Amino acid sequence: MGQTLHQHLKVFATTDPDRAVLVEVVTALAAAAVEISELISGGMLAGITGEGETLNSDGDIQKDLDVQADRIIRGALAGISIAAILSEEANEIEIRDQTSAVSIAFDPLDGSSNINTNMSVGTIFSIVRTPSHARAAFTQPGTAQLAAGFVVYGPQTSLVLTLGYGVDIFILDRKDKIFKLVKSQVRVAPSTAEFAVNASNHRHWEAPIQAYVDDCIAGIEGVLAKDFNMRWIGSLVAEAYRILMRGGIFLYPADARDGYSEGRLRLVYEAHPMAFIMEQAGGAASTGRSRILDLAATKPHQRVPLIMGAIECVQRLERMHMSPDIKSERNAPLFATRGLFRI
Ligand code: FDP
Repeated sequence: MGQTLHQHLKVFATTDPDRAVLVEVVTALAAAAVEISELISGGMLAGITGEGETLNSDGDIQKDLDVQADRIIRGALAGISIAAILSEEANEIEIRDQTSAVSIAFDPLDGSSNINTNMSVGTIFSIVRTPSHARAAFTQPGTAQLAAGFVVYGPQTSLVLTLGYGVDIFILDRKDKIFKLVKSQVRVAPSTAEFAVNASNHRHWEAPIQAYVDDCIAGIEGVLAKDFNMRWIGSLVAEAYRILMRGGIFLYPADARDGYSEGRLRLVYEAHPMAFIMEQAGGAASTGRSRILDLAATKPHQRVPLIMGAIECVQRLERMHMSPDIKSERNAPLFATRGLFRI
């Protein structure tokens, strides 16, 4: 506790010189996060309106802060040898130094529709091993990640980081402008009584998602036999942080609305890093049909359904997706109140 991010990274790097570039990238991202955090805390006083008229690569409205956060991160990474860079805010992958062992994908400002409501937003990043062709860096499965993390700009600015050896959480000490370790080797509880989903989409979901959420809502009287609490912040980083701190399950499934057949979240710089973090913390992440870390994108801004958090709940949802007859699955003795897999 109290160890600085710099000290933490130094220990990591001394055991293997190949890790030096990873440390450089994480250090640069942390410096960018300090700058973004200061900008956000100024809000309208710093000229941040949360408005914008341009569309990003994926057709989302680009807010003023999205653009500024992207610029800050690119600036911080400028002097570092990186093979390929992918940002949510850019159409194309940028190829830099093809000899570099690492490439990075990032969402400079996730949850940006929350900016002018003074709610938590964040930066998400995924650092991957560069394959023989740098252009293919982001069409690898999520298992090619070397490190991943996210920053939450909330009441505290916190950095969640995995270097592939568990998950650690740092908080920005505003006085010194440095991140300090507050939680080491975070674990996600295997089971939970708290779920997060945008329930207004219920009628558009596939049957297994509807059934699972209905079971949560049925509480003590339903097949899950316990009362659930629901949270929906509408900011992926804030939901993920809550799950790391007190457990839970998050769902952003595919649905029948136009443009949502693969869900909403992006595979490379949202689902992959979150999945890496969840698994490193003992949780799980899945589409309901496949493990997120096994998936490889076919295009840079590909979307994917995401279910993540408590491992037993994610596995239950997977079984519900696999079962052709959800009704019998839900009523089967294994899942009933006194069943083996009651979770
Ligand atoms: P946003 O569009 O505000 O950037 O990344 C997409 C995201 O936020 C997530 O942070 C959040 O979980 C989700 O969208 C919220 O989507 P809904 O508005 O459909 O609930």
